[in-house]
Amino acid sequence: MKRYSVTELIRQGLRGHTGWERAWRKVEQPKDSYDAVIIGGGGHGLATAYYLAREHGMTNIAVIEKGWIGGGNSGRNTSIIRSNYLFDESAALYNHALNLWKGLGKELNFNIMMSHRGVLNLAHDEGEMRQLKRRVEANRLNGVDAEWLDAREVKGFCPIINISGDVRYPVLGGTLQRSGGVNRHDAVVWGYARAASDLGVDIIQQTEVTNILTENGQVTGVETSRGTIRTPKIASATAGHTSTVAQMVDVQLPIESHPLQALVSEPIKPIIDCVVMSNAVHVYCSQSDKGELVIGAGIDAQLSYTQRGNLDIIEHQMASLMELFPMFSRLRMMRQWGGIVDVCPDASPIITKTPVKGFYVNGGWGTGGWKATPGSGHVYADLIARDEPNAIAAPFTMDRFVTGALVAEHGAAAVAH
Ligand code: FAD
Ligand code: PYC
Repeated sequence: MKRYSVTELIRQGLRGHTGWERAWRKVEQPKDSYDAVIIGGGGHGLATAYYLAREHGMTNIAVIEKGWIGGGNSGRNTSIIRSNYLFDESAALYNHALNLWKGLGKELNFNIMMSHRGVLNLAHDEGEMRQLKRRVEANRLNGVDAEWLDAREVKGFCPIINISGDVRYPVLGGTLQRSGGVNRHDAVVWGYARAASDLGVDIIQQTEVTNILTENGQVTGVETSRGTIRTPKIASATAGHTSTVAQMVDVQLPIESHPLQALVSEPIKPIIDCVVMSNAVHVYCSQSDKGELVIGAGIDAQLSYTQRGNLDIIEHQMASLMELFPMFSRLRMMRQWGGIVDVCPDASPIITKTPVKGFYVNGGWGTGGWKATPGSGHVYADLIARDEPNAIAAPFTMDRFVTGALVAEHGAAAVAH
């Protein structure tokens, strides 16, 4: 990776940005074979490649992406990061990720704009209050910095929230994780891509994996839109397409794919310096560094592989936003988009080897996988290299759908689904 001096930076700017070195190597022609192939160039796939190379010395690997890296959910999410899940297993996984986020910008030498600005999860009825208070207690036992705030304390932390009782869903209180926050998704993807490429990983874009080849129950390669590549290890990190990729080797997963959408407002001066989420009313909000309000919604209940949003969801999302923040009523919305999220029955991810030797799956993160990106990549790399899940990943294998040891995190998913 080239490091630019200040003079070179100024020169580049004056030259019209024409002479920058590529951040990651362009692979003109994939090799005939690799020691491992990762399908999917989102944050999870790229992080996996980076940790495989850095921690396990596996550098002869390729990440194969059918579009452009970060063009899936990684580039479409609202980048909220927190670890306040209910169960010990999840707390271990998401805390692992949160700890890695803290040093990631420095490690990758890439400004990922990590902002630990605090995440509020609101409660609107007695049942939700009880459930969230219970979660705060569980979180604290697991070392998560969770706090319960009553409605007045919520208002103290985020003064623009409407806590009047004169709405359909009054704010009764909420949880706060101060170490939660947001970052810049593209920067994370590019940072991992550059670091992985520097370690020798081939990042192959505009190339779709169309089939997985096996012999005697062991993977032997992938067929792609640019030809066949031989490999003994294939790791899927394909989010909304997890189940379709697994079907290539007849592995059935209990995953459903749904659209999830978000939108941004016109840019305004800084007005909200934390993240506010409300599962019950299906809206959440933060402000980007550009000044736009980043506003999310609940999932579309229809199963679909269409990467787009729908108007009826926006209507509901805006009605909820108006109740929570009446002062946004004159704000104009600028653009909206959608991604495809892969939802598991227990709202927890699958990180697993499979009955097909050499075929691994990392998916089912549903509406909440961004926050896990570094932790997910780290434990997945370990699984692929050693062919055994480590202690953090072990509760998330696909065996749990047979044994019944589910990790039911619907309450902590924080985005209605
Ligand atoms: P992706 O980034 O989707 O990468 C998968 C890649 O696989 C894609 O680029 C795709 O093109 C590629 N692919 C698929 N099939 C093939 C194939 N056959 N061959 C080659 N390539 C293939 N999570 C949070 O924690 N916080 C949030 O605030 C948050 N907000 C969200 C908001 C929205 C609107 C959406 C849609 C999701 C949100 N999420 C959030 C969820 C989060 O984005 C995902 O869980 C996470 O980004 C998944 O990362 P990934 O790398 O696994 O998937
Ligand atoms: O899991 O915290 C989350 C989340 C926020 C927005 C989408 N998912």
